Amino acid sequence: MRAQVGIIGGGPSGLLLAQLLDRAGISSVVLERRTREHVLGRIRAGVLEQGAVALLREAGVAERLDREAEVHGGVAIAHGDRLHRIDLAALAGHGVTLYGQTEVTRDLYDARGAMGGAVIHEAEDVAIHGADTDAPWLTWREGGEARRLDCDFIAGCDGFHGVSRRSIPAARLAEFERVYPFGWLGVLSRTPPAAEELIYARHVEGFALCSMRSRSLSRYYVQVPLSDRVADWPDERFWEVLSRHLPPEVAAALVTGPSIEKSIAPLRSYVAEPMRWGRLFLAGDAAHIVPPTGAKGLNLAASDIRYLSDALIGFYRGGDEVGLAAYSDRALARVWKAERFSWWMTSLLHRFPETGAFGARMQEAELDYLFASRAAQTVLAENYVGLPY
Ligand code: RFL
Ligand code: PHB
Repeated sequence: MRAQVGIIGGGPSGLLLAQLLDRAGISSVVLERRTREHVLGRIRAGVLEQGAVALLREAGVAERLDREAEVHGGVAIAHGDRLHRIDLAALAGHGVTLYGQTEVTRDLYDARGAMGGAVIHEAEDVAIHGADTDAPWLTWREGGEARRLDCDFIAGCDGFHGVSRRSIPAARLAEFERVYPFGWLGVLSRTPPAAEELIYARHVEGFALCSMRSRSLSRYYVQVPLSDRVADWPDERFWEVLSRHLPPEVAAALVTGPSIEKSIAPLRSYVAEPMRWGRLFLAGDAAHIVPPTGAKGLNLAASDIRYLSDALIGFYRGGDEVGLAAYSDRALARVWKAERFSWWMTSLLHRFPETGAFGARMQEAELDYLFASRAAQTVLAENYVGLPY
């Protein structure tokens, strides 16, 4: 089999790249390890920056998003009993779009199907060969059969645990990492959201987040120790802890109900540099992870794909390798700023048992400052809605 670009991973990064390339007349094949149902069953991101929405429109996959998604002009930060709204639209010029990653992925799969694009599911043991040559190829097993794809370039879009980054010789990769001593327990419930907009809450006992997927579907998170398991958190316990972490007026408006999904995710900051080895290009979670507090993971995947698709299209249109040569530096410049913001939001709002009373006072002083300073709120707003591409 032959295609111009071999794409490993059928998450949002890989599918969006395939879609943009296809519209520019560039052939690709997507190799995904899991089933389509598994990929669509993962409940993850919910907040899209304007740049990500613009890219989805350009890719021709935003029709349902434009019909169904809500734009939020603000976001609230809660501290103990106080609730402070950050006016994103006034401070940063526009808000954010609430549209689940599951929906983005579904729209991308539908578009790939409509264009006859090849997405191979349950591709096992994907391996990269000759990435440091001009003629790389991929091998995998499909239903027990050995398969091979010859291509010009490989896009490693296979997430943090994928094979792409691990295929780069250790001596060619610098890794930067911070692992946080807690995780997020997330619950999806068929209940109306507790508030009109998102609420990020700092409470002495730990962080909580009120988010949503629609007017009848809510998504909530609470900070949990890494040792906790989902089985430790029956619904009653979750609702009780969540309401304790919220200001009284929000807790009073909270509508509880049975959870329809419940999972624990550890928090991590991670960057691999550079995002290229020969003809292998890393994009999205394959190259970097942010803690979800800033809502940046999916948005960084989108900006990587913006740079990578532009670079590949430039190459195929006129043999121009400038974009390919600049890809890693351009992507990383944006990645590091989102890493900084996500680390800052995480540091501000979570309980860090090991930083003690001094650390807690620092957080309180910073929140006091944020609530009182338009300049500080502008910094938050500018980063939250997304820095320009
Ligand atoms: P993905 O989505 O992990 O997709 C990678 C795909 O590659 C496949 N794969 C392989 N395929 C073939 N061979 C292999 N060896 C393979 N290994 C893996 C996997 O099955 C998968 O389908 O990476 P991608 O496409 O780069 O997309 C990144 C985003 O998924 C991620 O950054 C976000 O979900 C992060 N995130 C959030 N981002 C936001 O922008 N806003 C948010 O509000 C937000 N909230 C979140 C989040 C992530 C969370 N978790 C669970 C990590 C909330 C949570 C709780
Ligand atoms: C979500 O809705 O899942 C969500 C929203 C904002 C975040 C993280 C997750 O920062």
